[in-house]
Amino acid sequence: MPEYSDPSRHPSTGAGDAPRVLLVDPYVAREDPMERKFVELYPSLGILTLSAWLRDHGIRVEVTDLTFSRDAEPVTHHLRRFHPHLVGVHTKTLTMPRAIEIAARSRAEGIPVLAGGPDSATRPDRYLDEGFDAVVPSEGEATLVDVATRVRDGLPIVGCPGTIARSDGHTVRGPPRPFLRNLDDLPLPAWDLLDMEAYLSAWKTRTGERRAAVLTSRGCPFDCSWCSKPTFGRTYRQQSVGRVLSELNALHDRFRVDYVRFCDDVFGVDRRWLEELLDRMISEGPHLRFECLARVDLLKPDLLDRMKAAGLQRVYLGVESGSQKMLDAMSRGTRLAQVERVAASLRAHQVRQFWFLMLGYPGETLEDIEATLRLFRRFSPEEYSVSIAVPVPGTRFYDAVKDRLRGRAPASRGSGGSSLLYEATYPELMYRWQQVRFSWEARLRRIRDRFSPEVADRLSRAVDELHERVAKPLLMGKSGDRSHVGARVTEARLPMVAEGPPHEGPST
Ligand code: B12
Ligand code: SF4
Repeated sequence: MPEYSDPSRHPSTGAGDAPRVLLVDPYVAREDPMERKFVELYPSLGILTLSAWLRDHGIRVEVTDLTFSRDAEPVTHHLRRFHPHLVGVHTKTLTMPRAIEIAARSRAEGIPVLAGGPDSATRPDRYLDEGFDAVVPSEGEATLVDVATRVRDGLPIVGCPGTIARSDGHTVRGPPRPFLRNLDDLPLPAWDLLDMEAYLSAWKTRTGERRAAVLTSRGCPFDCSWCSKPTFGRTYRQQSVGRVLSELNALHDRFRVDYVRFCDDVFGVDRRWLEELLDRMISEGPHLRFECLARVDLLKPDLLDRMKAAGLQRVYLGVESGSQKMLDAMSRGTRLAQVERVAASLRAHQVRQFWFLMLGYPGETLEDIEATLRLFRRFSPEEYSVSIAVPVPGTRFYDAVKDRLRGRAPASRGSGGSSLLYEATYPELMYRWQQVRFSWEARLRRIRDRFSPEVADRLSRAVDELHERVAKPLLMGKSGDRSHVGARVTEARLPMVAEGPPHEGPST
């Protein structure tokens, strides 16, 4: 039993008092070079939901949200003021150094510290090596109540269901804890425990709207083989429409929110559910504008009228490639014809589109990349991200190429970025050059829309020529086209990973 779990170390309480938990979001916006350009600031839904659940289960909970702070100093102040029995830190790859610092600060105060969230779920041993007492690799609500009570009572964490901890230098996984059966049991997020107004007024200044994030489901039933889903795996649960509406109403009435981002991995998996939600948003309100991530096979054009009437403004689409061969190899389960249909309908309905695209899938040839560029030119989405495929530990793609990794650190922004992390078909510079071609193409779109389509087309052809005559021969290098290496892998139907700097979730 760790010495800090001795309740007598908290003189103001005895073992019978409510357990006290401090939850920390270690993300410091000003340290994030992408923040201004790409990252949209919302409070962590994980932290907000966990806090609400703890509170409903008789646990005193407070939150230190570092998003608008300079550094992690507020954590120490909070620890000294609140004297929690337990500290819980939300983890993402990007914030790992801060999370480790917070663990050190907690331990310095003699308080045990837990890690939860996607990064620690993917590499729990790393967090245990860095001084965390345990990792909660999956859904956290029930486990956190259990651990907090154990720590308050002076019982060990090791072996607790839903945790990974160390005992005598050995990693011990507690028995798995079942997922919550009914997501309607989740209370409304504990918005009052952090500074919602700071987020909302930042949005107001930036966009003129008070924006908030909402989640209507957990998990995803699809199986894109490159997708990392460490927390909820391939499970899927959905809240009732009534429960979703009560959250939207609360945001609208209590915080004057007028724009919502539905953060589900896939929004509207069940068509009947989606239709009911849209109908009730239209008839009952609250009348909010919204955006969501959607799959092209689910976003049927005939639904768009209703979505638009309910307030739809922007859709994130995991388009990934303009080559059907590559989509099949990625196990995306989507067809190019669906992409084309949805892109055209969104344009017709004046809904903004954000496309996620990826380069560097094993077996992808320059012809496949040209096909992606052609698709991009044809539909010219308002926003996009083109990333170089990165194998994320825990995915089938990673397992298949792990012998060809280039020994670089995983991208701190999650599953992808602009560095080539494994020996792919072409040298890294070829992919970077292709990214440049996409960004030029996006600029040309503005010229096309505002000035002259002819000038834009001419410039476009000039870049193509530069590619054919100069870049291609230069960048193929001595290694030449190694697509045969990838082709072998593609035959094995390898998974793939996409995520560029602004690609904040599985690309759906
Ligand atoms: C919505 C979302 C966003 C939103 C909101 C972010 C926010 N502030 O929460 C936006 C668009 C702003 C965003 C931004 C980014 N995101 Co994001 N995002 C998501 C998404 C789609 C859903 C997250 C969510 O709300 N889940 C629902 C809640 C309930 O689940 P949860 O947070 O996992 O929490 C549960 C458990 O993990 C656990 N738990 C979590 N924390 C803790 C702590 C303790 C102590 C315990 C015990 C348990 C526990 O219990 C919770 C409840 O059961 C996920 C994908 C996914 N499905 O997880 C990606 C994801 C989390 N994002 C990711 C990334 C990379 C980013 C960015 C870095 C991307 C970028 N643009 O640079 C930024 C970082 C910004 C930031 N503030 O940290 C990655 C993280 C990968 C990684 N290993 O780090 C994910 C997993 C997507 C992916 N597969 O790549 N994101
Ligand atoms: S990429 Fe999207 S649709 Fe595919 S498995 Fe991941 S979350 Fe599901």
